[in-house]
Amino acid sequence: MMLDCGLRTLIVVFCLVNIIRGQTAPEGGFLKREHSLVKPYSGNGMTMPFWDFRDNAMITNNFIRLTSNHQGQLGSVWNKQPCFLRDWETHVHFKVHGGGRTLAADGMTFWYTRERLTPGPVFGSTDEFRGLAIFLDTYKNGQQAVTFPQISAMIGNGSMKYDHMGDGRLNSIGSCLASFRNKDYDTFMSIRYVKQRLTIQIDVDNQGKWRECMDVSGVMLPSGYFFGVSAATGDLADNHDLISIKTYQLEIQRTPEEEAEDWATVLPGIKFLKPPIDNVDDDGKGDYRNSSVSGSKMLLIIICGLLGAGICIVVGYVVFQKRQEQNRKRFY
Ligand SMILES: *[C@@H]1O[C@H](CO)[C@@H](O)[C@H](O)[C@H]1NC(C)=O
Ligand SMILES: [Ca+2]
Repeated sequence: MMLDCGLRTLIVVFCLVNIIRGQTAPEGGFLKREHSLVKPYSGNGMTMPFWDFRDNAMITNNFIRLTSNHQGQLGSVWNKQPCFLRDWETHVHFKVHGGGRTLAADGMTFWYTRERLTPGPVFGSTDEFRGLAIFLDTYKNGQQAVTFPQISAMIGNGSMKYDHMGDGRLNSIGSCLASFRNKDYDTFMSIRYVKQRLTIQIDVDNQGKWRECMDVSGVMLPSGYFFGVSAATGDLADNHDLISIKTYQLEIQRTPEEEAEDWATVLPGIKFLKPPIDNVDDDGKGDYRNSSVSGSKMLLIIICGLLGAGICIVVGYVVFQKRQEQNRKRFY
């Protein structure tokens, strides 16, 4: 009896944890369909309601393959509508895999830029862009002693060039190591932009919770730019599969001063310039932020535990009563 109930409680807790496992909506987040890319991608034919794609990108039922495992490919998907959300969080679900055990290239990039559908040399998209780029770089071009794959971010102002030979180090505003290639499980990245603060978190270790990649303040991005994801291969290759993009509008409290800030037309840039920071080898002692996801999960586990215990006590009591009754009946 106790074992059965305990087992049942465990199953209930396990199921609930699994439901919220992976990437749920952020607290107070509201999914914006027009900035999201989810299955089924195309209703009829090969068009998507909110997204364009080009070059080698192709739509399948289960993913959008930006490049396949062949040399010299590039592909991209771009949101048709500019984003006018002031505070947002976007979750990118992707998979990078190929024949090369350790050697692959070049990687993919998440964009929030003025430019869209403009192919070029930066992971399949144009250089001298305006806005945010988050590079998921699988090939180390530079000489620095860091591990790859690496995620790094850059804010372009229209005249800065991506530093290819240094893997973006020159204009990097932050980076982290992220081993996301050839995994059996799915990989995720979260990009949060609130009050000029850019927070990038990843889940590439099948943890079901976010791990901080970088957290940078003073990031100036205007509204009205476009979300996009592009990828490219070189002499080495990989399949770069995009599975979903989910963009959430966030409700954020502001002071009147913050409310009055001009955010719609600011020039893209960064307020506090710091020297480039190299990522450090991740030995599992990374800075695990207690995100709202794991917080709510913890709460659910506690509630489930209490509920389970409550059910156990009630069921146990009822069964006990029944037994007593039967015993009494047998007695008479
Ligand atoms: C962009 O930033 C670079 C480097 O900080 C600077 O030299 C350049 O003048 C800026 N360009 C624009 C258009 O603001
Ligand atoms: Ca590189």
